[in-house]
Amino acid sequence: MAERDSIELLGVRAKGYHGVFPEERREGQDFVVDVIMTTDLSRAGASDDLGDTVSYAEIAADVVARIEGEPLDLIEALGERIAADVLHRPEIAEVEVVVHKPQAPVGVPFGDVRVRLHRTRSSAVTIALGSNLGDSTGTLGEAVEALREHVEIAAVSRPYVTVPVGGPEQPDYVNAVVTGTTRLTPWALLDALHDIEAGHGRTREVRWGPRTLDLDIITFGTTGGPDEARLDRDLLTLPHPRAHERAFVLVPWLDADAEAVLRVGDEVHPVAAIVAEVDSGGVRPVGA
Ligand code: A4P
Ligand code: MG
Repeated sequence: MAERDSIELLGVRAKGYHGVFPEERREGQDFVVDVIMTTDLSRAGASDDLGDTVSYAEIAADVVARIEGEPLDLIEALGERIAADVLHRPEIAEVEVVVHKPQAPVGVPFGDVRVRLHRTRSSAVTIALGSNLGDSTGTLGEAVEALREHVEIAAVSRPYVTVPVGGPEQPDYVNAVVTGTTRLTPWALLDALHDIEAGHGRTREVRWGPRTLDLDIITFGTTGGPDEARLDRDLLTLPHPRAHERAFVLVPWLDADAEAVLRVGDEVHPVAAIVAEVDSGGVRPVGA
Protein backbone atom coordinates (compact mmCIF):
# COMPACT_ATOMS: atom_id res chain seq x y z
CA MET A 1 0.00 0.00 0.00
CA ALA A 2 1.38 3.35 -1.09
CA GLU A 3 0.55 5.05 2.22
CA ARG A 4 2.97 2.65 3.93
CA ASP A 5 5.86 3.28 1.53
CA SER A 6 8.97 4.72 3.11
CA ILE A 7 12.45 6.03 2.49
CA GLU A 8 14.85 5.09 5.27
CA LEU A 9 18.11 6.98 5.65
CA LEU A 10 20.18 5.32 8.35
CA GLY A 11 23.39 6.12 10.20
CA VAL A 12 24.07 9.71 9.08
CA ARG A 13 27.07 10.64 11.20
CA ALA A 14 28.65 14.01 11.94
CA LYS A 15 30.45 15.84 14.74
CA GLY A 16 28.42 18.20 16.89
CA TYR A 17 28.67 20.14 20.15
CA HIS A 18 25.33 19.28 21.74
CA GLY A 19 25.12 18.44 25.44
CA VAL A 20 24.84 19.99 28.87
CA PHE A 21 28.46 19.49 30.01
CA PRO A 22 31.17 22.07 29.26
CA GLU A 23 33.49 19.42 27.80
CA GLU A 24 30.76 18.37 25.34
CA ARG A 25 30.46 21.98 24.17
CA ARG A 26 34.25 22.26 23.97
CA GLU A 27 35.37 18.94 22.50
CA GLY A 28 32.31 17.83 20.55
CA GLN A 29 31.42 14.23 19.71
CA ASP A 30 29.78 12.12 17.03
CA PHE A 31 26.02 12.09 16.59
CA VAL A 32 24.31 9.50 14.41
CA VAL A 33 20.83 10.01 12.97
CA ASP A 34 18.30 7.70 11.30
CA VAL A 35 15.40 9.21 9.36
CA ILE A 36 12.45 7.04 8.34
CA MET A 37 10.07 8.96 6.04
CA THR A 38 6.59 7.80 5.12
CA THR A 39 5.97 8.92 1.55
CA ASP A 40 3.97 7.59 -1.39
CA LEU A 41 6.55 6.20 -3.82
CA SER A 42 4.10 5.20 -6.54
CA ARG A 43 4.54 8.34 -8.67
CA ALA A 44 8.33 8.09 -8.64
CA GLY A 45 8.07 4.33 -9.15
CA ALA A 46 6.08 4.91 -12.32
CA SER A 47 7.95 7.97 -13.67
CA ASP A 48 11.56 7.17 -12.69
CA ASP A 49 11.89 10.96 -12.17
CA LEU A 50 13.70 12.42 -9.14
CA GLY A 51 11.23 15.34 -9.23
CA ASP A 52 8.50 12.95 -8.07
CA THR A 53 10.26 11.94 -4.86
CA VAL A 54 12.46 13.24 -2.07
CA SER A 55 16.21 13.36 -2.58
CA TYR A 56 17.73 11.44 0.34
CA ALA A 57 20.99 13.26 -0.36
CA GLU A 58 19.26 16.57 0.42
CA ILE A 59 17.76 15.14 3.60
CA ALA A 60 21.19 13.86 4.64
CA ALA A 61 22.72 17.30 4.04
CA ASP A 62 19.98 18.90 6.19
CA VAL A 63 20.65 16.40 8.98
CA VAL A 64 24.39 17.10 8.93
CA ALA A 65 23.70 20.86 9.00
CA ARG A 66 21.59 20.38 12.15
CA ILE A 67 24.19 18.15 13.83
CA GLU A 68 27.00 20.59 13.03
CA GLY A 69 24.83 23.66 13.69
CA GLU A 70 23.72 25.55 16.79
CA PRO A 71 24.64 23.51 19.89
CA LEU A 72 21.65 22.29 21.88
CA ASP A 73 21.48 20.80 25.35
CA LEU A 74 19.35 17.79 24.44
CA ILE A 75 19.27 15.25 21.63
CA GLU A 76 15.48 15.48 21.98
CA ALA A 77 15.70 19.08 20.74
CA LEU A 78 18.06 18.06 17.93
CA GLY A 79 15.63 15.34 16.85
CA GLU A 80 12.70 17.76 16.93
CA ARG A 81 14.45 20.18 14.59
CA ILE A 82 15.45 17.43 12.20
CA ALA A 83 11.86 16.13 12.14
CA ALA A 84 10.54 19.64 11.40
CA ASP A 85 13.04 20.09 8.53
CA VAL A 86 11.93 16.78 7.00
CA LEU A 87 8.22 17.59 7.30
CA HIS A 88 8.76 20.89 5.48
CA ARG A 89 8.98 18.77 2.32
CA PRO A 90 5.49 18.33 0.93
CA GLU A 91 6.10 14.72 -0.12
CA ILE A 92 6.57 13.50 3.47
CA ALA A 93 3.48 12.48 5.44
CA GLU A 94 5.20 11.19 8.58
CA VAL A 95 8.72 10.96 9.89
CA GLU A 96 10.51 9.00 12.56
CA VAL A 97 13.84 10.43 13.67
CA VAL A 98 16.31 8.52 15.85
CA VAL A 99 19.25 10.46 17.29
CA HIS A 100 22.09 8.34 18.69
CA LYS A 101 24.79 9.71 20.96
CA PRO A 102 27.19 6.77 21.25
CA GLN A 103 29.90 8.73 23.11
CA ALA A 104 27.53 10.37 25.61
CA PRO A 105 28.99 10.93 29.11
CA VAL A 106 26.96 8.18 30.76
CA GLY A 107 29.50 7.30 33.48
CA VAL A 108 29.39 3.54 32.88
CA PRO A 109 30.23 1.38 29.85
CA PHE A 110 27.23 1.30 27.47
CA GLY A 111 26.41 0.38 23.91
CA ASP A 112 24.31 3.28 22.63
CA VAL A 113 21.83 5.87 23.79
CA ARG A 114 19.20 7.19 21.45
CA VAL A 115 15.91 9.11 21.33
CA ARG A 116 13.16 8.29 18.84
CA LEU A 117 10.58 10.88 17.73
CA HIS A 118 7.58 10.28 15.56
CA ARG A 119 5.95 13.33 13.93
CA THR A 120 3.17 13.82 11.38
CA ARG A 121 2.60 16.80 9.13
CA SER A 122 -0.05 19.46 9.54
CA SER A 123 -0.18 22.07 6.81
CA ALA A 124 -2.19 25.18 6.17
CA VAL A 125 -4.25 24.86 3.02
CA THR A 126 -6.52 27.02 0.85
CA ILE A 127 -9.07 25.29 -1.38
CA ALA A 128 -11.27 26.94 -4.03
CA LEU A 129 -14.65 25.45 -4.89
CA GLY A 130 -16.67 26.07 -8.04
CA SER A 131 -19.83 24.75 -9.65
CA ASN A 132 -22.08 25.79 -12.51
CA LEU A 133 -24.29 22.76 -13.14
CA GLY A 134 -27.21 21.60 -10.98
CA ASP A 135 -27.88 23.02 -7.51
CA SER A 136 -24.49 24.72 -7.27
CA THR A 137 -24.92 26.34 -3.85
CA GLY A 138 -26.15 23.04 -2.41
CA THR A 139 -23.27 21.15 -4.03
CA LEU A 140 -20.71 23.52 -2.54
CA GLY A 141 -22.27 23.05 0.91
CA GLU A 142 -22.01 19.27 0.54
CA ALA A 143 -18.44 19.57 -0.70
CA VAL A 144 -17.50 21.59 2.39
CA GLU A 145 -18.97 18.83 4.59
CA ALA A 146 -17.05 16.17 2.62
CA LEU A 147 -13.85 18.20 3.00
CA ARG A 148 -14.10 17.99 6.79
CA GLU A 149 -12.89 14.40 6.61
CA HIS A 150 -9.53 15.64 5.32
CA VAL A 151 -9.26 19.27 6.41
CA GLU A 152 -9.63 20.90 9.81
CA ILE A 153 -11.60 23.85 8.48
CA ALA A 154 -10.78 27.30 9.85
CA ALA A 155 -13.09 29.41 7.67
CA VAL A 156 -15.58 29.06 4.82
CA SER A 157 -16.39 32.05 2.62
CA ARG A 158 -19.88 33.00 1.63
CA PRO A 159 -20.90 31.56 -1.75
CA TYR A 160 -20.47 34.03 -4.64
CA VAL A 161 -22.18 34.13 -8.02
CA THR A 162 -19.49 34.69 -10.64
CA VAL A 163 -19.41 35.34 -14.38
CA PRO A 164 -17.58 32.48 -16.21
CA VAL A 165 -13.95 33.11 -17.11
CA GLY A 166 -12.68 31.31 -20.24
CA GLY A 167 -14.12 28.17 -21.77
CA PRO A 168 -17.25 27.84 -23.91
CA GLU A 169 -20.47 29.77 -23.31
CA GLN A 170 -21.73 28.42 -19.99
CA PRO A 171 -23.91 29.29 -17.00
CA ASP A 172 -22.72 31.52 -14.16
CA TYR A 173 -20.67 29.80 -11.46
CA VAL A 174 -21.05 29.66 -7.74
CA ASN A 175 -17.60 29.89 -6.10
CA ALA A 176 -16.37 29.69 -2.53
CA VAL A 177 -13.08 29.29 -0.67
CA VAL A 178 -12.19 27.19 2.37
CA THR A 179 -9.13 27.66 4.59
CA GLY A 180 -7.82 25.24 7.18
CA THR A 181 -5.15 22.68 7.96
CA THR A 182 -4.61 19.15 6.74
CA ARG A 183 -2.52 16.15 7.74
CA LEU A 184 -2.39 14.95 4.13
CA THR A 185 0.36 15.55 1.61
CA PRO A 186 -0.67 17.77 -1.33
CA TRP A 187 -0.99 14.71 -3.61
CA ALA A 188 -3.09 12.78 -1.13
CA LEU A 189 -5.28 15.88 -0.74
CA LEU A 190 -5.59 16.20 -4.53
CA ASP A 191 -6.69 12.54 -4.71
CA ALA A 192 -9.26 13.23 -1.99
CA LEU A 193 -10.54 16.30 -3.89
CA HIS A 194 -10.87 14.26 -7.10
CA ASP A 195 -12.87 11.64 -5.16
CA ILE A 196 -15.21 14.33 -3.83
CA GLU A 197 -15.60 15.79 -7.36
CA ALA A 198 -16.35 12.33 -8.77
CA GLY A 199 -18.91 11.77 -5.99
CA HIS A 200 -20.74 14.81 -7.34
CA GLY A 201 -20.83 13.54 -10.89
CA ARG A 202 -17.87 15.55 -12.15
CA THR A 203 -16.71 14.53 -15.59
CA ARG A 204 -13.78 16.06 -17.49
CA GLU A 205 -14.69 16.75 -21.09
CA VAL A 206 -13.88 20.35 -21.88
CA ARG A 207 -11.09 22.26 -20.20
CA TRP A 208 -12.62 25.24 -18.41
CA GLY A 209 -16.02 23.84 -19.40
CA PRO A 210 -19.11 23.62 -17.17
CA ARG A 211 -18.86 21.34 -14.16
CA THR A 212 -20.93 20.11 -11.23
CA LEU A 213 -17.96 20.56 -8.91
CA ASP A 214 -14.37 21.78 -9.24
CA LEU A 215 -12.01 21.71 -6.28
CA ASP A 216 -8.60 23.34 -6.68
CA ILE A 217 -5.76 23.64 -4.19
CA ILE A 218 -4.74 27.31 -4.16
CA THR A 219 -1.97 27.23 -1.54
CA PHE A 220 -0.41 24.48 0.55
CA GLY A 221 1.80 25.21 3.56
CA THR A 222 2.37 28.67 4.98
CA THR A 223 3.05 31.12 2.16
CA GLY A 224 6.51 32.57 2.68
CA GLY A 225 7.27 30.01 5.41
CA PRO A 226 9.59 27.01 5.35
CA ASP A 227 6.79 24.52 4.69
CA GLU A 228 5.30 26.41 1.73
CA ALA A 229 4.76 23.94 -1.14
CA ARG A 230 6.03 25.28 -4.46
CA LEU A 231 5.47 22.67 -7.13
CA ASP A 232 5.48 22.75 -10.88
CA ARG A 233 4.24 19.34 -11.95
CA ASP A 234 1.49 18.62 -14.50
CA LEU A 235 -0.52 16.83 -11.84
CA LEU A 236 -0.10 19.57 -9.29
CA THR A 237 1.08 23.17 -9.54
CA LEU A 238 1.34 25.13 -6.29
CA PRO A 239 0.49 27.80 -5.56
CA HIS A 240 -2.29 27.58 -8.15
CA PRO A 241 -0.84 29.33 -11.23
CA ARG A 242 -4.00 31.26 -12.15
CA ALA A 243 -5.37 32.18 -8.71
CA HIS A 244 -3.80 35.65 -8.68
CA GLU A 245 -5.70 36.75 -11.78
CA ARG A 246 -9.11 35.33 -10.83
CA ALA A 247 -11.57 37.43 -8.90
CA PHE A 248 -13.76 34.33 -8.47
CA VAL A 249 -10.99 32.89 -6.24
CA LEU A 250 -9.62 36.09 -4.66
CA VAL A 251 -12.88 37.74 -3.56
CA PRO A 252 -14.26 34.67 -1.69
CA TRP A 253 -10.81 33.99 -0.25
CA LEU A 254 -10.65 37.49 1.21
CA ASP A 255 -14.13 36.93 2.65
CA ALA A 256 -12.85 33.77 4.42
CA ASP A 257 -9.56 35.33 5.53
CA ALA A 258 -9.01 39.08 5.45
CA GLU A 259 -5.29 38.54 6.19
CA ALA A 260 -4.67 36.04 3.37
CA VAL A 261 -1.47 36.31 1.33
CA LEU A 262 -0.55 34.79 -2.03
CA ARG A 263 2.74 34.24 -3.79
CA VAL A 264 2.98 35.63 -7.29
CA GLY A 265 6.34 34.57 -8.73
CA ASP A 266 9.04 35.57 -6.24
CA GLU A 267 6.85 37.99 -4.32
CA VAL A 268 4.23 37.50 -1.60
CA HIS A 269 1.32 39.95 -1.62
CA PRO A 270 -1.77 40.42 0.53
CA VAL A 271 -4.78 39.04 -1.31
CA ALA A 272 -6.50 42.35 -0.48
CA ALA A 273 -3.90 44.16 -2.62
CA ILE A 274 -4.18 41.68 -5.50
CA VAL A 275 -7.99 41.95 -5.52
CA ALA A 276 -7.67 45.70 -5.94
CA GLU A 277 -5.77 45.09 -9.21
CA VAL A 278 -8.21 42.66 -10.86
CA ASP A 279 -11.66 43.23 -12.30
CA SER A 280 -14.07 41.88 -9.69
CA GLY A 281 -17.20 43.30 -11.31
CA GLY A 282 -18.55 39.84 -12.16
CA VAL A 283 -18.39 38.56 -8.57
CA ARG A 284 -21.14 39.10 -5.95
CA PRO A 285 -22.38 37.18 -2.92
CA VAL A 286 -25.25 34.76 -3.62
CA GLY A 287 -28.51 36.57 -2.92
CA ALA A 288 -26.98 40.07 -3.06
N1 A4P B 1 -3.86 20.49 -11.21
C1 A4P B 1 -2.66 21.12 -11.25
N2 A4P B 1 -2.52 21.96 -10.23
C2 A4P B 1 -3.66 21.88 -9.48
C3 A4P B 1 -4.10 22.50 -8.29
N3 A4P B 1 -3.33 23.42 -7.65
N4 A4P B 1 -5.32 22.17 -7.80
C4 A4P B 1 -4.29 19.50 -12.19
C5 A4P B 1 -6.10 21.28 -8.47
N5 A4P B 1 -5.73 20.64 -9.61
C6 A4P B 1 -4.52 20.93 -10.10
O1 A4P B 1 -7.98 20.18 -13.62
C7 A4P B 1 -7.01 19.67 -14.52
C8 A4P B 1 -5.85 19.09 -13.76
O2 A4P B 1 -5.15 20.12 -13.11
C9 A4P B 1 -6.22 18.16 -12.61
O3 A4P B 1 -6.35 16.83 -13.02
C10 A4P B 1 -5.05 18.34 -11.63
O4 A4P B 1 -4.21 17.20 -11.62
P1 A4P B 1 -9.49 19.86 -13.86
O5 A4P B 1 -10.19 20.28 -12.63
O6 A4P B 1 -9.63 18.49 -14.36
O7 A4P B 1 -9.81 20.78 -15.13
P2 A4P B 1 -10.23 22.26 -15.19
O8 A4P B 1 -10.66 22.72 -13.83
O9 A4P B 1 -11.12 22.43 -16.35
O10 A4P B 1 -8.87 22.88 -15.56
P3 A4P B 1 -8.10 23.91 -14.75
O11 A4P B 1 -6.92 24.31 -15.56
O12 A4P B 1 -7.87 23.47 -13.34
O13 A4P B 1 -9.15 25.07 -14.76
P4 A4P B 1 -9.33 26.11 -13.64
O14 A4P B 1 -8.13 26.98 -13.68
O15 A4P B 1 -9.74 25.47 -12.38
O16 A4P B 1 -10.54 26.89 -14.26
N6 A4P B 1 -15.08 30.82 -14.10
C11 A4P B 1 -15.71 31.10 -12.95
N7 A4P B 1 -16.43 32.24 -12.83
N8 A4P B 1 -15.61 30.24 -11.88
C12 A4P B 1 -14.87 29.09 -11.93
O17 A4P B 1 -14.82 28.35 -10.94
N9 A4P B 1 -13.42 27.70 -13.26
C13 A4P B 1 -12.73 27.43 -14.37
C14 A4P B 1 -11.80 26.31 -14.38
C15 A4P B 1 -12.86 28.29 -15.56
N10 A4P B 1 -13.70 29.46 -15.37
C16 A4P B 1 -14.33 29.69 -14.21
C17 A4P B 1 -14.20 28.79 -13.13
MG1 MG C 1 -9.77 22.26 -11.46
